[in-house]
Amino acid sequence: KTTTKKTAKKAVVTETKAAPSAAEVAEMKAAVLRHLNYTQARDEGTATARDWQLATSMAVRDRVLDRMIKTQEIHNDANARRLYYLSLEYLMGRLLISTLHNAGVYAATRQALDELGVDWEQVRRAEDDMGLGNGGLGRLAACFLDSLATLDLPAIGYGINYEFGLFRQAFDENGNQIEHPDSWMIYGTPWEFMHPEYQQEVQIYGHVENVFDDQGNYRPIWKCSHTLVGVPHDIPIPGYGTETVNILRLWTSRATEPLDLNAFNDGGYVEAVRAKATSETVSKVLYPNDKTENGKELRLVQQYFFVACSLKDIIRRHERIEGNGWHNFADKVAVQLNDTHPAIAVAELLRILVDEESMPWDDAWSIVTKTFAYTNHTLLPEALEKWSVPLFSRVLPRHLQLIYEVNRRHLEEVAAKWPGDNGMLQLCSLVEENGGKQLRMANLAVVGSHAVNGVAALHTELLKKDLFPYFNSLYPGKFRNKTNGITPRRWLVDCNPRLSALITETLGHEDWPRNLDLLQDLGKYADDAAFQKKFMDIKRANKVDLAKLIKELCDVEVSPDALFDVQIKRLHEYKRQHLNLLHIVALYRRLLQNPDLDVAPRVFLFAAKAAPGYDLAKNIIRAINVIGNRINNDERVKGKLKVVFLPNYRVSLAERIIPAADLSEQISTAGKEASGTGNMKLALNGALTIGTLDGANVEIKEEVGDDNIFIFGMTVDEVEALRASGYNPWDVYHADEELRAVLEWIDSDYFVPGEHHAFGPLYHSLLNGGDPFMALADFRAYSDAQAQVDLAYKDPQRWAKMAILNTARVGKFSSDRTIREYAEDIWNLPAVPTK
Ligand code: T68
Repeated sequence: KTTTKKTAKKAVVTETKAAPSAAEVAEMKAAVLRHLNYTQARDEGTATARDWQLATSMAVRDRVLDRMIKTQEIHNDANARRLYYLSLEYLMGRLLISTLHNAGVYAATRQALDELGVDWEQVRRAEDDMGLGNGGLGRLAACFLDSLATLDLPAIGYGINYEFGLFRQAFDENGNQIEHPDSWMIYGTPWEFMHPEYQQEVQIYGHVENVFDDQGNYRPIWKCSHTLVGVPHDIPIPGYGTETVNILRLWTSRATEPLDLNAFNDGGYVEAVRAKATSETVSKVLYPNDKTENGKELRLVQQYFFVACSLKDIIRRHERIEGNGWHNFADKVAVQLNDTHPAIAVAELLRILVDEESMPWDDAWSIVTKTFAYTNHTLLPEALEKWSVPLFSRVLPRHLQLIYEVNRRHLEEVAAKWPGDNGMLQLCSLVEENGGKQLRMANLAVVGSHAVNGVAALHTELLKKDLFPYFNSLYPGKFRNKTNGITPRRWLVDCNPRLSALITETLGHEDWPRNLDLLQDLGKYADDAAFQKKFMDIKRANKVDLAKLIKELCDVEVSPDALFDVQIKRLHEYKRQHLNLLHIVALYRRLLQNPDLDVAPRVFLFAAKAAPGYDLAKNIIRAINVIGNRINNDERVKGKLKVVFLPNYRVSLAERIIPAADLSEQISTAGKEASGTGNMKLALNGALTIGTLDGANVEIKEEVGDDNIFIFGMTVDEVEALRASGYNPWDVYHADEELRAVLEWIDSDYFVPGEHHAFGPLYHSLLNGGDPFMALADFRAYSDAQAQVDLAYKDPQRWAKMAILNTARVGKFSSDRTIREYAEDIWNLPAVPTK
C-alpha cells in the first residue's frame, strides 16, 4: 500500500485552461475530501493512490451527473430524434482526465489535489483502462461518443459490459506473448451506474411452432427455451465545452429469477445456481479476435443478447413518449451498426414488427430499412462474418425463417435486375451455399440498411468496386464514404498538455479543440526558428518522459535525441510489422559491416497485441523481442540502434507513446487497411508518416502535402497486377542480396543460440507460404524511404518544419468532422443545444 503524499517540490504544470478561481478549487477540494471520507471510508493519512483516484473521480462525476439528467430531460421533452450507436466494442481507456477536461474542471482539480499534497501522477496511473474492445473499431466508437456529445447530438451508445476486457499482455523470458485476464472491474468502477429498473428480458433458443391464432390465422410462434436478463449499466459521456452529457449503456447478463426458483423447488439447488452461472457467462468476456471470425456459439449469443436488449430499450423509450407509435418510429430512431456484429438487429426488429405487432411485411420492412445504417470496417474476406445455418437455427430459429424470407424477396429483385443470371443470385444471396450453408451477415446488413459506409475514401471505392459491385448497382447511392476521425480532446488536449499549451499560447485562443481546422494557423510558424525550437523542445520533453517509461517497463536505456520510430497497432500480417523488422535487421547488418555508418540514432518502438490463436502473429512478436534484445546488447552498434517492444498496448499506453513519436509507421499492404486511426493521432502530435498509399494515409498525404510525408511501395493497382501476374517471393529473394542475407540470418540460430528455426513460421510464410501480404515485394522501396527519413532527421530545421505542418494540417481528421458528416448525410440528426 502506497500513500501518495508528496515529499518533493511541486510538479511543473502546464495548463491549457486559465487559472481556476479560488472558490472553484476550494469546492473541488471539499468534494474530493467528502468522497474520500464517506464513499471510500478513508482519511487523508491512510488514503492510497486508488482512494484518491476514486474520490476525485466521484467528485467530478457528481458534476457530470447533474448535466446528464438535465440533458436527458431536454432530449425527452423535445421528443428529439436520437442516434443509437450499436457496437460490440468500446475502447474507452481511462475516464478521469477526459471527464475533468470535458467537464471544464481539470485545472481546478489539479490545483485542489496539489493543495492537498496528493501526487497527481500516481492518481492518474491508479485508474485501470476500460478496455472493452480490440483495436481501431472499438476506439473509433469511443471517439464518436465524445464527438456526438461535443456537437450536442442526442445519442446513446449500446454495448456489452464485459467483466473481462481485452487480455493483459506480458512477455515470458523467451519473448513470447502471455495473456492474463483483464479483470478491470473487480473492485468496481466509479463510472458505471446500474439501473435494474430498466432491465430487459431476452428469449433465445427453442423452436418454432405453426399454430392458429385467436383470429384463425395460421402463424409461426417462437417457443423459446431460455431467458436472459440484461441489466443496463450507464456511463456518462460529457461533451467538451458544452453542457450535453450523453449516455453509454452497457448490458450485463443475469439469469431470470423464475428459472432458478423452479430448479430450486425440484431440489436442484446446485443445478439452479449452475444455470444461473451459465446465463451470466454471456457478458463475461470480450472475444480477443480483431479480424478472423471463429463462429462460436457464445459470440452469437452475445450479439443477439445486446441487440435484443438495446432494441427493447429503444422501443420502450419511444413508446413512453409516443404510445404505440410505429408510424413515426423511423423519424425518431436512427440506428448505426458498427460493423456486422450487431447486424442481427435487422432480423430482430423485423421479428418484433411482424410477429409481435402483426404488421404487414412491406410496412415492417420499410421501417427496418429506414432505421438502420451499416459501417463496414474491412475488406479482408476472412474477417467477413458468417454464421453456420445449423448453429444459427438452434440459437435463433425464428430469425432464420425471417432471414430466408428477406432473402427470397431480395433475390426476386436481383432476378428482375439480372434476368437469368444465376451467378448474380449466388453473389447477392444472404446465404452461402458452397460447403456448409452459412449466413452472410454483411449481405444482411447491406440489404437491411438505407446507407452503407466505408471508413476512408480509398476503402469506400474498393467496397463499391471489389467487395459489393453488384449491391452498388442494385442500390445506387446507398454506398457512402465517411472517413474516420479521432477526438482531438483525448488525442491532443488530454495526452499532450505541453503541445496543447503551446498551441493555445500561439493561436491566442482555446477554440481549436472544438474546431480543429483552426490549427492551420500554426502553418505560419513552420519556418519560424523560435517556434520550431518550442515545438521540438516539447517533443523532446515528451521523449524524455517516454524514455523513463521504457526504462521502467523494458529495462532498456534509450536516448531522447534518437529518432523515435513508432509502430503501434494490432499485430497482423497485413499491417506488416515484419516488414519493419526486416529493415531493422538490414540496418543492424549494415552497422556491423560499417560501424562508422552515418545514420541518425534510432529507437524502434513497437506495441501490439496478437489474437491468442494467431500463431504467426505471436511468432513475429517473439522475433521482434528476441532480435531486439540481441541488438540492444550488441556493443558494436554503439547505441545507434535500439528496439523496444512495450508490453500491453492499450489506450493509456498509446497516450504516452504518441506525443513522443517522431515517425509513424503506416506500412500495410495497399488495399488492406480500411482506414487506420493511429496514423491520424500520430500526425496530429507532430510525427511524420512513413506509409503506403493505403486507407486514410492517402488523405493524410493530400492534407499535409507530398513534402511532409514519406510514401513508398506498391499502390492498390500495382498490388493487384503483381498478384495477377503470379507473385513469387523467391524472385525478390534471389534478386536482392541484402534481403536474402537478412532472411537467412533471421532463420539461422544467431539470434536464439541453440534453438533451430525459432522464427521458422515467419521465414516460411514469407517464402514458401507465398508472402501473402507482399512484404518482400515492398522491402526495397521501404528501405529507400527509410533512408530519406534518415536524411530528413539529420536536418533539424527541415524536420521541425515538416512536423509542425503535420500538426497544422490534419484538422480534417477530427472525429467532429466525421460525426457531422454522418449526422447530415446518414442520420439526418439535428443538434439539440442544452445550454
Ligand atoms: C479497424 N477494424 C480497421 N476491427 O482495421 C481499421 N473486427 O483500418 C479502421 O481504421 C478501424 O477499424 C476503424 O474503422 C477493427 O478494428 C476489429 O477490431 C474487429 C473486432 C472484432 C471482429 C472484427
